[in-house]
Amino acid sequence: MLESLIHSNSQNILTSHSMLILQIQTEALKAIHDYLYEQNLIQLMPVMLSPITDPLSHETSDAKITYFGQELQLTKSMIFHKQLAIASSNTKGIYIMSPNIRLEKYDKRDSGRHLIEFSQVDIELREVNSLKFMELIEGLIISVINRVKEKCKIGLENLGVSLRIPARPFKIYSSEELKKKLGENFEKESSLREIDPFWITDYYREFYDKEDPKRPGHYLNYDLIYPEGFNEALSGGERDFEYKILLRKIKERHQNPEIFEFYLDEAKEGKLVASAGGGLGIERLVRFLTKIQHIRDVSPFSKVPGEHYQI
Ligand code: ASN
Repeated sequence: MLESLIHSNSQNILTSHSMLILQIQTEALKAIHDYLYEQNLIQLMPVMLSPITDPLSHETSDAKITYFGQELQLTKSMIFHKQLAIASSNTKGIYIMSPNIRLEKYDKRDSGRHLIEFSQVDIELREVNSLKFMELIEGLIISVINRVKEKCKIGLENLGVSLRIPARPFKIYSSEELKKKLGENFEKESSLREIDPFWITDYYREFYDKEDPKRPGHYLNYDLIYPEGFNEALSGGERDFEYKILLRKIKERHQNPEIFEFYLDEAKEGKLVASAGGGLGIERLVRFLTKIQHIRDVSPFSKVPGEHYQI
């Protein structure tokens, strides 16, 4: 059993065991920055407060503050900021090491992969399709694994972990075919069966993920899934950016278009552009690299849904 990272003696918050994990995380983060820099992506600093944030496709409680009479939300994801930033320049792509707050419901407590406070590397590429984005992410994952294997030999050995370099291209399944074959729990089941990371495409979810114009009711989005039961690594998609389509999809999801007024005004004026992107969870990546069962054991000060926190 892994010991908890937090000890009552505050001088011992970082144990030698947790230092091994944090060294792996440090190499992984360096590999991510190096890779995205080599790909000519531009790094933005995180936005943590905004009148709007990701509505998400599952229910969470909002985390809000009031400042000078204005209600601001803590960021669930920077999806709208990414779309606006990518549209207003001719950069190839952007990324953010983005801290997110998602006040998850109690049912996520035992998932082993949810925290209410986490970070994702949130990426958006201008005027590309899903395949181009997937290519970038496959290169990113392989470059992280290579780096960790090379630089963290002793750490991996101590944790009893051996890492495979995945074969490219990663496999792609549609959610429809997996559901038929494996039932409602298809993500978990398929994750348990595979030995390398793979993609699942075509989910009904947030209004900003692009609906396939050739196949209405199907979506040009994707999740990257880790093998061995480690489950979701990244979620993302191509984006809808035309005002009428966005408005229709907001209404279909029973959301209030007034909330998204600034963003929709930009769309109305034709200022948004086609893009594709996604967010890769950092703690989940480290969990996969270290093969730690519960995400609470990946970082000190981790906050699992539905618990009370001491610090
Ligand atoms: N970052 C994701 C995306 O780009 C959104 C999310 O985190 N839900 O699609």
